[in-house]
Amino acid sequence: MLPRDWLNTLQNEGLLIASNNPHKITEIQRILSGFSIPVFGLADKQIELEVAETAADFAGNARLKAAAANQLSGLPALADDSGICVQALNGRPGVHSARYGGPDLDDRQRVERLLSEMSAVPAKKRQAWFHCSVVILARPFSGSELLFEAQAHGQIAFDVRGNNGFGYDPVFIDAKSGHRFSELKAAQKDQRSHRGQALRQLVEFLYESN
Ligand code: ITT
Repeated sequence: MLPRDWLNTLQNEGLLIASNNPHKITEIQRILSGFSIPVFGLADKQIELEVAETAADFAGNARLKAAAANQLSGLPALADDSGICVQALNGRPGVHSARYGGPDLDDRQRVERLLSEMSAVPAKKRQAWFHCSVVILARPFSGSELLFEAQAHGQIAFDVRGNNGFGYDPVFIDAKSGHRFSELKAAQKDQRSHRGQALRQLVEFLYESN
């Protein structure tokens, strides 16, 4: 499809966010507001979605989640697969960020585990980046998809700080602002974040031929 066709399709049919993470859904809805695209959550359509994230990379997992939601609903579906990659840990936890430390930990416990795994890593070796892959599928099995990817660079702090955001935000120091993502206002995080950057690429693509 051409960008114009994608824009018309999304504005007419809406976009289902294939995520069970309420924080992500809030961010995606916020970033996509103002473009006349109706954005739905799974609960709005009474859809239950549990997708095994078995792909080797972020794009593959985003594709699995978008395809499942698109096939179940018939609606255009967007999935975000994201995570934090730490240089000193050879890119871990990466695609396994949501399951880092085991399936029973909550966000706070995963952050504590990361700090403890990195306790001996000195300040100048704590580089890290958030990655986000966004996939949109409009028609089941059509083979036509949109994929946008972005990273936000920074480093892992030595302690937990800040009350905004979610997940690993309290230990991620954004390289540009010098602040944790958890210390930024919502609009500032969207400006800097992996998710904000990937979704702005989507918006630019949709409007490039209009
Ligand atoms: P869905 O798959 O249902 O969308 P999820 O939370 O399992 O929800 P992922 O599999 O993509 O999503 O895992 C993302 C992980 O990376 C998860 O642990 C998040 O807390 C973390 N993460 C992603 N984006 C983040 C952000 O902007 N700030 C902090 N942590 C983030």
